[in-house]
Amino acid sequence: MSDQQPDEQQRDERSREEGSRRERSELASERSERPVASEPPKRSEGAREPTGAAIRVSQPPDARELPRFAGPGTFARLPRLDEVERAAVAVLGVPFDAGTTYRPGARFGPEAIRAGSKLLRPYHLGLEIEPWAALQVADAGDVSANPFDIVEAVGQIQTAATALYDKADRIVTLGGDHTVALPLLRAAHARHGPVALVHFDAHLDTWDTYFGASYTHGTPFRRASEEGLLDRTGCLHAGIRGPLYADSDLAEDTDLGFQVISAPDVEQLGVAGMVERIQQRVGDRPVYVSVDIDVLDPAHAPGTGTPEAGGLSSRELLAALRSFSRLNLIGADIVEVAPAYDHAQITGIAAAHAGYELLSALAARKAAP
Ligand SMILES: [Mn+2]
Repeated sequence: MSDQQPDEQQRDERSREEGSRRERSELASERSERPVASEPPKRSEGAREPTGAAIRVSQPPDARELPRFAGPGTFARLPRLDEVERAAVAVLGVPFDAGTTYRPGARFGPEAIRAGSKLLRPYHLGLEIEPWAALQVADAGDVSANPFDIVEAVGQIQTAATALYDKADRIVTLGGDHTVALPLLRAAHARHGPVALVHFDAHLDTWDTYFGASYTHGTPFRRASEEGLLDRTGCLHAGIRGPLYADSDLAEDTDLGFQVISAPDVEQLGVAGMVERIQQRVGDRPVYVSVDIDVLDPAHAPGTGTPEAGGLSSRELLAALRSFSRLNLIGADIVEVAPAYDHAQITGIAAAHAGYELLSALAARKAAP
C-alpha cells in the first residue's frame, strides 16, 4: 500500500467505500423485503467523522431506532464480517464442548453470549470511548467443529482462526469449552510468536490427560506451553480456587511457566493489586487473555460446566479486563458458558460484558496517542 501514489490511494479508498455502500444498500433492500420489518435496520455509519477522518466503520443499529431485542443476532448487533471489507477485530464463535469433563453444554455458549450482548450500548463509560466507532469490529460467525472427534475439531478451529487473520487483525472468540484455547493460541503464535497468557479461571487447566486424552478442557495450557506457544516468563492464572488433585499440580504448573493469583489472593490484593501483578508479569509482551467464565462465583455465573464456589464477582473481572487497555493485547477468548444451567441470562450477560471490556480495551489502546 505504501508504494501507491496518494491520489491512487484515495481513488482506491473511494471505490472501496462506494462498493461497501452499494453492498450495504443491497443488504438493506433485502432486509426491507422481510414482512416483519417496516424499515430496514439502520446502521450508524461514520457518524463521528466531523473532521473527515479516514476511519469509516459500520456500526450496530441505533437502539433508539431499532429496539435492542430486535435486529441482527450478531455480537452486539455488529455487522457480519462479510458485510464489511475487513475488520480490525473479528468476533468468532466456536460452538464445541466435546472436551468437557463434567456438565456439557458450552456448545451453546456463542449463541448465549451473543444473546446477552444485545443489551450493550456504544459508549464505554470507564474508558470514555465508543469502541464500535474507534475500530471496525465484525462478527465472523461460527466455526464448524466436529462434535465427535476432538483432534479433528482442534484442527478445524486452528484452520479457521488462521484463515480469519487474512480478514481481521485480532480475534476475540466466544466458546465453546476451554479445549478451543489451544488451536486459537496456535493461530495467534503463528502470527505473533510466543505470547504471554493471562488466564482467568477457577482451574489451572494445565493437567496432562483425562482418560488418556491430551486435548480436553482441562489440558489446553499444558499443551500450549509444551508446544512453545507461550512465553513462559509472562504467564499467569487469576481466580484459581477449589481442591486440586495433588500439590504436584502446582509445581508442574510453575514449571510450565505460570504464576498463580488465587481467588483468596484477589480478596487480599483487591482489583488494583491483582491488575498490578498482572501488568508486572506480562509487561510489554504480546498478551492473549483467556477468560473461563467459571472464574466468576456461581452466583455471578451459574451457567457453566465446572462451577466452583468462592469466585470473583463480575465487577472484579470486568474491572481487571478494563485495565488491559494498558497491555499489548493481541487476542482473547471467553469460554465455558453453558446456558442450560443459566438463569435469567446471568452468565450470558456477564460473558457479553467481558467481551465488551476486551473489545473496548483493544479500541482504547488503538485510539491512544
Ligand atoms: Mn478452564
